[in-house]
Amino acid sequence: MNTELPSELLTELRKAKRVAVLTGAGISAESKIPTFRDAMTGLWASFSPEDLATPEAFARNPRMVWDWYAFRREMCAKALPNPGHLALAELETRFEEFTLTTQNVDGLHQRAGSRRVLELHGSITRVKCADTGRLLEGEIPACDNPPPRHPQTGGLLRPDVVWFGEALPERALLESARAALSCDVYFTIGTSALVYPAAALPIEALKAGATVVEINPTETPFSNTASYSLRGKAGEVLPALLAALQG
Ligand code: BJW
Repeated sequence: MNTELPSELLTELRKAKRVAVLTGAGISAESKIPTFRDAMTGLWASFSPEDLATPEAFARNPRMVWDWYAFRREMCAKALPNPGHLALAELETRFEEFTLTTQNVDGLHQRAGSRRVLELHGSITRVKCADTGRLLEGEIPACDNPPPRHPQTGGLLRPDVVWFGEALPERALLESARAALSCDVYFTIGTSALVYPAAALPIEALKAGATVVEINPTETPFSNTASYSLRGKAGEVLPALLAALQG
């Protein structure tokens, strides 16, 4: 890894009692799950968010939206957690309080062993009734003419993810905000810092006095505001950080 870890940051982390983390699609990039906004490889380079990630898109063409998420669900199921996810699961055990908030819907933090994960944008592993929001219990059905209907409510099934214009899950957002306002060190990892309200969390942490660390190979609108902006891949920087703390 070329990115140098500032010794002042390591000192602060050794003293820290409360650590909070926000992750985005970049942390799963090394698990071969495409990000959204990377120019060549991001999902939004080939697909339009207006056609696929809004309630209006689902109302217009539920079959297309269902198929797109079914394709991505399979990709996520085949993917494996990478050293970045694993390092975060290990870091969770090292601080008195550790809050991991993710914008990702892929379930890889949980599969890496993170015990408490706040999912701000839902999970692709679950589906719910589009009318009532009631979750489907059991396996997601495959069918010839998607989307299938919820067996109890009769409404069309849709992924349990948060689309543009939809409210985020209240408890996950409240707990994420509480952690941002009360932590000693806040990490924002692998996110373009463009989508709100998630993008406001590191800003709130900084205002409340936390040291805020960005980990991203590319500059973001938040880079100049962060206390430390570490230019590197999550799967390299996080294991190096963990090793430095152990050493
Ligand atoms: C690496 C790496 C490596 C690469 N290591 N890094 C305030 C201002 C302006 C607009 C708004 C605002 N408040 C709300 C809005 C509107 C909107 C919004 O933010 N729009 C902006 C885009 C302009 N927000 C909403 O609509 C939200 N809802 C809301 O606010 O509701 C209000 C409400 C209240 C009450 C009632 C009703 C409504 C909802 C947002 C939902 C976002 N949904 C999506 C899709 C989820 C489902 C799915 O997966 O399909 O969430 S969009 C997409 O963007 C997805 C992501 O979670 C989210 C963030 O993307 P992320 O993770 O940052 O990915 P990328 O691709 O952008 O960035 C990846 C980064 O990784 C890059 O920087 C790379 O460099 C880096 N990287 N390799 C580390 N190896």
